[in-house]
Amino acid sequence: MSEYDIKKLMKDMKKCQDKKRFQHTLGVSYTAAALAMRYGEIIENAQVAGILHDCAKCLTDTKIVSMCEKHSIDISDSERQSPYLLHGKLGAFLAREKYGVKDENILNAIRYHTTGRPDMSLLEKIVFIADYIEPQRKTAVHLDEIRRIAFLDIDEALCIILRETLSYLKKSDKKIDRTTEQTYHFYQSLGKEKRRRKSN
Ligand code: DGI
Ligand code: FE
Ligand code: FE
Repeated sequence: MSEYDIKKLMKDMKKCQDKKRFQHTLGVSYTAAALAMRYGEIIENAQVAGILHDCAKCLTDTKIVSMCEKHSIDISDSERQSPYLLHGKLGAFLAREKYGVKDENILNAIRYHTTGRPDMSLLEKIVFIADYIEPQRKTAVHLDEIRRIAFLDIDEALCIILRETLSYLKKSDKKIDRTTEQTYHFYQSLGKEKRRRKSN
């Protein structure tokens, strides 16, 4: 018997998310499952993290902040300025309290899916990438190329996604969270190191 009732989780998300968000949720879950097959992650964990990653997204910014305060979830300065950044942290809390997920790796994949973090676990990387490349996403640039690379070199895909995200945030004059920046630098250095070793 499986530990998770995936169909039930999907039903729960269908109830609380609008049509477009729910289609995105399904897309992330299936894409995360495909990446799990490619890289040797537990498929079910990828599905569950994918289904629940935006479970706090249907709440308003005010509600997200008030719930974080109520449940003593730390709010950084940049999260105060852009409360939607908190939907990962609050999502992980709800995944545990409301949807019964105990696995820390799944909870972390939900917690860090927006900013990423340096030295992510395989599951965290998979959910971060699936969120960006799932089939319903249409607006980001270089998507075809990123989708191809995601199945060839997971760290290279991370690096490109983070670079594109930072460039988009700079262009639209949005406040950049330190974690997003640190994550980019981590995977940029990792890529340089890999290329250096290869050429030696
Ligand atoms: O919840 P989704 O829309 O599916 O995707 P997401 O959780 O990755 O959120 C995407 C948005 O988050 C996207 O518009 C970029 C933004 N984002 C990522 N890092 C940062 C950020 N926004 C700010 N202000 N600062 C960041 O560092
Ligand atoms: Fe999200
Ligand atoms: Fe998402």
